[in-house]
Order: sequence, then C-alpha cells, then structure tokens
Amino acid sequence: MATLRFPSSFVIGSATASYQIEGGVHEGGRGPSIWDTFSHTPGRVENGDTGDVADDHYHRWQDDLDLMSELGLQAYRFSIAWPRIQPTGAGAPNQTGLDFYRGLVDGLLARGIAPVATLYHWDLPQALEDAGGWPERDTALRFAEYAAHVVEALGDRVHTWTTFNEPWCAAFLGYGNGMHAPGRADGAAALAAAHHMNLAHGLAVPEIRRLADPSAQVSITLNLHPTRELPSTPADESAEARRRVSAVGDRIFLSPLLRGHYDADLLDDTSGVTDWSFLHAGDEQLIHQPIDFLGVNYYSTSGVRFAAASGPERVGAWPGDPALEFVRLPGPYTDMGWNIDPGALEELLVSLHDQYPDVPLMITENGAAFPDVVERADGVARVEDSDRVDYLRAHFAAAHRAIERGVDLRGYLVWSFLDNFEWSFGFSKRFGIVRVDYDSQERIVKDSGRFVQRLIETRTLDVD
Ligand code: IFM
Repeated sequence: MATLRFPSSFVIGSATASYQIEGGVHEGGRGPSIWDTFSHTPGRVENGDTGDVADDHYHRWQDDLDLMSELGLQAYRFSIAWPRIQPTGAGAPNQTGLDFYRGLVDGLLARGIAPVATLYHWDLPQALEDAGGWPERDTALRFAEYAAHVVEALGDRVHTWTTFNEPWCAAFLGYGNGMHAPGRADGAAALAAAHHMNLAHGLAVPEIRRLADPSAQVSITLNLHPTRELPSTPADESAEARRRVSAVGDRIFLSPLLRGHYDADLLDDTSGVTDWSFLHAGDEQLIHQPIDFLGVNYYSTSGVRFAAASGPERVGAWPGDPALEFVRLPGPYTDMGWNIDPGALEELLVSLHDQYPDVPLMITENGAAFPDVVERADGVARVEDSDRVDYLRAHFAAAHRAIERGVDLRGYLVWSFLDNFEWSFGFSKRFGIVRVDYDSQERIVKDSGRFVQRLIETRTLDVD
C-alpha cells in the first residue's frame, strides 16, 4: 500500500451538462434544442426517455449546490444551454436564462466552489439546425455572438471558460452516423460541422478575452481516441488504422487549434468525401487562438483494424474510412461496455504533454457507469458502488503518475456529479457520484461521492 499526495494547486471537482440534468425545458423562455427534437422522435433514445425533467436541477439547483458543498468540491463544471440564452439561436439575450446561470454561479461562489462554464455541450437551438446546423458556416458566427452575450453577463464572476465539449461527438455522432442529435448521417456534413465548431471556437475565444476578467482561463475540451494494437493484426495495418483514427478523431481538432493547420493526411484521407471548400482562406489562423489549458475527457480505449472490404457501404462516424473497425479490448468493462484501462489515461496525458509542451491539461471528465443498487437500513439509504470507487481510484492514480512524469495537469473533474440523461441511452446508464431517483428526485450520495470527498479533504489517495 502506498499513499499518493496531490499538489495543493490540483483542483478536484465534478461535472454535468445542461440537457442531461436541468429539465425545465419549457421554462424561463427557453427555446427548443436539437436534443428536445431528437429525444421526442420515436426510436432515437432508449426507452423513449427525454430530458424534459431529467434531474429537475432547474428547480433544485440550490439543494444540488448544498450537496456539492457537503462533498467539498473545489470546482463544478456545468454547461450553459444556448436555447435558454437565445431561444432561436440569434438576437438579444433572454434575461431569465442569464439570471438562472447568474444565480447558479453566485451560489457556487458563495459556497467556495469555482465555476467552470462550458458554452456548448450539444444543445444547439433547433432554429439554427433548421437553418442548416453546424454544417453551415453561419452557425459559427451565431456561436460567437452567443458566447459574447454569456460572457458579458457572467465574465466578472466565472474565471474558467470552455468553448466546446467534445466537438467530435457533436460533429461525427450528430451528423456522421446519426446516433446523436440532430441524427443526420452524412460524412461531408460531419466534416463541415467539425470545421465550423473549430471556427466557432476561434471566433469565440477573442470575445471571451474581450469581455471576461483578464485573469480568465479559456479552454476547449476534447474526447480523444486512444487506441491499442490488436495482437491479431499485422503491425503495419494496425499502425495505418491507428493513424487514420488519430487524423479524423483527434488531429482534426488538435492540429488547427494548437498548431494552426489541418494535417495533410486528414485532407487526403477524406478527399473522397468532401472537397473541403468550407475551409476558407484565413480560417486556420482564426482557429489557432492561444488557450490556457486543454480539457481532456477520458473513459476507455479501443482496438482498431480494417474490416474485410465486402458488405454494404457504411456511412459512419469515420468519414473517409468506411472500413475502419473498432474492436472491444479485454475487460473488465463498465456498464457502457467500455473497457477499463487507466494506464491509457497516463499515456494519453504524457503524449499530449510531449506533443504540446506549452499547453497545460485538465481532466474535464472521467468516470464510469455501473448498475448501482440502493440499500436501506434503519431508514438510511446507501449505494455501495465499490466498482466506481475502484475505477476512480485507479484513474486518479494514473493522473498522479502523469504529474510525476512532468505533465502540467491542473485538475480532475469527475463525470458525473449526478446520475443523468445519458444521451441515446436515456436514463439507463448511471455515471453519478450522487444517485438520483427519477421518480421522487431523491439524491443519495454514493460511496464514490464519499470517496471524492475524502480525497479532497486529505489530498491523498491510498493505492495498492
Ligand atoms: O455523458 C457524457 C457526457 O455528456 C460527454 N462525455 C461522455 C459522458 C459519458 O458518456
């Protein structure tokens, strides 16, 4: 047994996102988002679940903040619902929407919890999708305006800003294979969407810097795709498959954001899908804005190879690479079917640090879904989620190893604070460190919540 100590500057907290927890979808002047439309479309979300009520956080946020305070969270990452601020995605901001987030932020500050605000966690106003959505360049311009409204209202009190959460999912699951809202399956549209999210980031960052407190930290959060070699696949094929995943999964964001250009191999790999005419002269320079840290969301790894060329043509999340096949690596697995591989988190952080040594990192999401069980004894409810505690312990240890290896890792935000609407899986997957009963809205702090509480209190972690 060893005891690891985290630096005092290392921020430990938790995260959520607007559509996944808020509910109150018709309140406060909020307009519809693509996720309202998608979740209300039969067959799109497991069990027909929607975010109409979700965790009812829109009404219960003060109690939720009290729970965060009880756990001692140092930071809370939440997202702002664009359709609460601009119900149709354009025009003057809706004061009631701004007031909701101002109340939330002030409540956090009053409890000594640092707000980390994400501007886009996938709830695009439906009106903007009706006008073409992210494959349209105009959506990037609208985003910069929206960002300015939010930062003008909250920039004096929020010091950490994230433009986008996981643009890969929003572009490639939303427009590439249609698993996410708005449910379109068109490889060229997905690539245009990815570019316009990059552009939207590039246009929004100067707005944030103009309107926020000068000490503001500005970031973007990516879900990168760490892959491992498959023993059964020849090394050169494996290397080529992994290169292709890194191009259209990771470097499509990393390279323009952090180096100021799209990589030649990405343009080449996708040339059969699009001519990239949506990329205008000067865009790459616009996208390449200095950021203060890069947010990293990490859960799992996969093996990748090329499938046999026969079979129906697949339109998927990997435009230009229809033969790419993802292979599940050995377990253990979480309830999402994702393999548990904490070593890959350490490797990912070290590799990002080696490639972009001047960019500090923050783990903006890490956590696990498990099918929790509530036990009640003497009127006290308990969720003994030792599987989630083990997962978190192993991943915090991996983060600690990365720090020891010289990575400038600023913090770790556990996904998620509350059980919530897990997108196309509806409420069937529970990621929370706090359990939510969706009928009564009762909250129960799970053992994993107490684990995080102790970690923050002691700054230490015991590992075998
Ligand atoms: O719930 C999601 C979150 O919205 C984005 N990152 C991954 C989480 C788990 O799937």
